[in-house]
Amino acid sequence: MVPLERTLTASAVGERALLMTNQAIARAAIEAGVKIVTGYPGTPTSEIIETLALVADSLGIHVEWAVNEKVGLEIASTAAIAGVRGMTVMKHVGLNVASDILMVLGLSGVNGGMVIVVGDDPGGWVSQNEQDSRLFARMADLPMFEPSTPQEALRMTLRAFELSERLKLPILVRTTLKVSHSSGIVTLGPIAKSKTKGEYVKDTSRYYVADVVAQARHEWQHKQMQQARAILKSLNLNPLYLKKSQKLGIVASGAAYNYAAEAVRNLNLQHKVALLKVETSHPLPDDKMKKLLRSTKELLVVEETEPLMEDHLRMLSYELPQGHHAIIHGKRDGALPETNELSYEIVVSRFSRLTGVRQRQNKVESDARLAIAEAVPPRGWTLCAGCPHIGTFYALKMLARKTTKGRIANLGDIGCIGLAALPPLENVDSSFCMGSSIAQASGLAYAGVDLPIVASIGDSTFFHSGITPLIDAVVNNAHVCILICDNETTAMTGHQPHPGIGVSATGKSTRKVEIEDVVRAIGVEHVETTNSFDIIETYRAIDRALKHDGPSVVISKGRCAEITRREARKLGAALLSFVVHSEKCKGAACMVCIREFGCPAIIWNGASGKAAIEPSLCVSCGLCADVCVFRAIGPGLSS
Ligand SMILES: Cc1ncc(C[n+]2csc(CCOP(=O)(O)OP(=O)(O)O)c2C)c(N)n1
Repeated sequence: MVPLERTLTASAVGERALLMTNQAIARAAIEAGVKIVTGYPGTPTSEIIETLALVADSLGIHVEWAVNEKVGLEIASTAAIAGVRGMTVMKHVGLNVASDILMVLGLSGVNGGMVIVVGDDPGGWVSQNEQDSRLFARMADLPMFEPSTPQEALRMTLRAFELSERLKLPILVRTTLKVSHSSGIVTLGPIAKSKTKGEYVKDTSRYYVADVVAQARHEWQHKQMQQARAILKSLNLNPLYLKKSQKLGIVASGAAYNYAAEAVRNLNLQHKVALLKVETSHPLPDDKMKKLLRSTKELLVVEETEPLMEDHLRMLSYELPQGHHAIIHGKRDGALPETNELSYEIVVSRFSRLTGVRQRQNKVESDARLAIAEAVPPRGWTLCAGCPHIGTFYALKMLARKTTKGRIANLGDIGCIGLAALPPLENVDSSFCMGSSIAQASGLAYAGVDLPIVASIGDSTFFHSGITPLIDAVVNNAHVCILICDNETTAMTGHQPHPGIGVSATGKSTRKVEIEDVVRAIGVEHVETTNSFDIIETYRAIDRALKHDGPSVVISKGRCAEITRREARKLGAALLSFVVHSEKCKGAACMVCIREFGCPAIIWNGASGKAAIEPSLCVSCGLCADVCVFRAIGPGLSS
């Protein structure tokens, strides 16, 4: 197999490669001669930065994990203002964080090509919600492309760079979970040489965006968007497959287009159904949409997640003579579900219902699905075996039981700590959005809630958006304990480095920002760092912190178990396993290690009626030994 690094840097035009959409976007950025790429981790787009980091040094590209999405967009877009090509990458909720600068960039514009890649998560499988980024493109009034395949992702990202430079506007590329992670054959193009040295030209009539400048620039942006409409019309985008006889039509985009096209094939309706594949989510192809509205009797709109195209089509139909346009079906009339991710199965069954054509069953495919479902055991969400958060939240749980009301209000945050909300720890009360826990804890304190109040936040999240609410808590003397769970990585999204690690996106050693230094510099008077793998030490530290009158910080530090596993694998070293000494285990009479603590490496041995430890999962963190009051768990050989 050709190494990915070679595929990414290969300049042989026409060469074909198997790439994931995220890798195809990375290749497109390389072909476009990008100079600066930033991003913040988040499914489904993280692999774009990880891919570019592999070749950043050899190609002279600045690739970084920014501290958050807003900073990422500010860096890359200002590099583009200086004339070099920039790209930033984030997941959909990241665009909320970056939206402040996004809303202004359309007014200032850029000079070098600037592409913003945003990955949506219909269904919110790996996110706090399923919001639709196409609405941001509309609100910011910036062009947005939406590919359905890796090849299209490459083509459209390249186009986005070119169009951005032509219009002097940043361009968005939207993917969704299914598209981002699908792989396909991609034909590589030439690697362009673009500007490598930025120039800064002072121009307050453009870059001092406020008041009359903002008014004038808003007019300018509207003109640019008119031009965008004309340019996009002239490009071979938004293919419309329409024959005169076709009275039924489908409008679809992204992954939803793939489901719709497959459904048409399954129902054998290729000759009867017109198809409009929307590739520009903003501005939408009005002329083609109107043409389809005029020539068909019924239209089904298949899109994720909001009925954006559907509503637009409805609006366009008002511009057509009454009775001379198709009836529109979609989410509004219940033809398709209004929420959650679509799938081929949903689309084909709803389309079959709408047309009255029976679905053909593909036996080979359904048998294969069944076989996979049987082979893969169902798995729930859980913290990993040996996770330091298990120690931290077990300590907090024990402490909560000792408080007057037997409860601690623990406002949680985004990341692995959220998994401590699940049984058996059940010790994190909430999870909203990145960095929210600290200000939410302050909110409870100012509301006079008569409970000990904790905000639990991960290390990457603390840097992302935990610092400003901590300043607020200090200034307003909020009586809250901030528990920073420092597992030395951004674990949930795949172990990307953050400012507290001392390693860059490309693996180089960098200046490390110590969380404890930051916290002290902000003015927190009570600060303690504890070992997450020492339950008693962590318990006592949180107890002391909660007694402090004012904001306090406990940094519970313990390396992510997955890193320990990975390093052992790299070294070829076997990890020792803890064992249960069954003669000391009280079995069903106790079960604290299973019912209260819940490390997934601890299993129940039905035959012996005792707990046991699965050696392939254990990383010897030793937490369970502290939990067992009968001293039945320890390192060494099983008896
Ligand atoms: C605004 C925003 N950006 C990115 C994400 C994706 N995300 C989910 S969890 C997470 C990592 C949290 O890392 P950390 O705080 O270190 O906690 P850990 O998972 O390591 O315990 C990220 C980046 C998100 N949910 N919201």
